[in-house]
Amino acid sequence: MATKAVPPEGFRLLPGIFDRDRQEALVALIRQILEDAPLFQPVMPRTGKPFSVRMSNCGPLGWVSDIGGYRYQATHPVTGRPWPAMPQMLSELWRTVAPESPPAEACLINYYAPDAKMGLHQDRDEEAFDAPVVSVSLGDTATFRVGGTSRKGPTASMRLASGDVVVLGGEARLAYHGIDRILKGSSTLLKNGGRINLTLRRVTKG
Ligand code: MD3
Ligand code: FE
Repeated sequence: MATKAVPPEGFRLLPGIFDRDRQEALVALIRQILEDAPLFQPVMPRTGKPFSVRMSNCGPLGWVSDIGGYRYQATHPVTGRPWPAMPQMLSELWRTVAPESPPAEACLINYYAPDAKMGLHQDRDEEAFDAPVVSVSLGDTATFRVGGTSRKGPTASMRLASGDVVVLGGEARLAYHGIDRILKGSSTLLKNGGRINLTLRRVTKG
């Protein structure tokens, strides 16, 4: 019997899609967003255990996690303000890599200090999974793990470097994935080091 492919069908890595100038422009836009919508410390539902990754969002909806659960909401959990607008560079990226999908509604901004990681999980808080998830990596390289649509089973490990984009469509949309570690000092993009990952998503049924 044939084993399912890892990474699954629909996983598309576009290495170095953003050159250094565009990475710097994107970081400047993100810093501006974070002045209005500061990074917050999400905690796990039920246990209240803090994530090692800090987060913010831009776009009409943002992903949050607190003691009550995971959800999308229109306002920042600490300031109560609406999320800042999604930069045009990101909506353009979405139009280019997901031309069939309605506009992205959420851009989750994950900040990884050099010791941060993210456990293996699926992204399933959206109302529909027809649109892909689109990820942009900035700063230090991460070692990333992707498996299949069941928690057990083989995984593949790969690196995400600054300027890389990943498109997760098809079968890969519901693949288990996580960040094992950040390769400290591997990039000079962020003056204090670490890694920013942006994930663009359609949340509501388009
Ligand atoms: C989506 N972020 O925010 S992005 C997340 O680097 C998240 O911060 C990671 O997982 C990060 O939910 C990974 C790249 C990625 C890779 C595989 C996926 C996103 C994926 C597979 C399915 C859905
Ligand atoms: Fe994820």
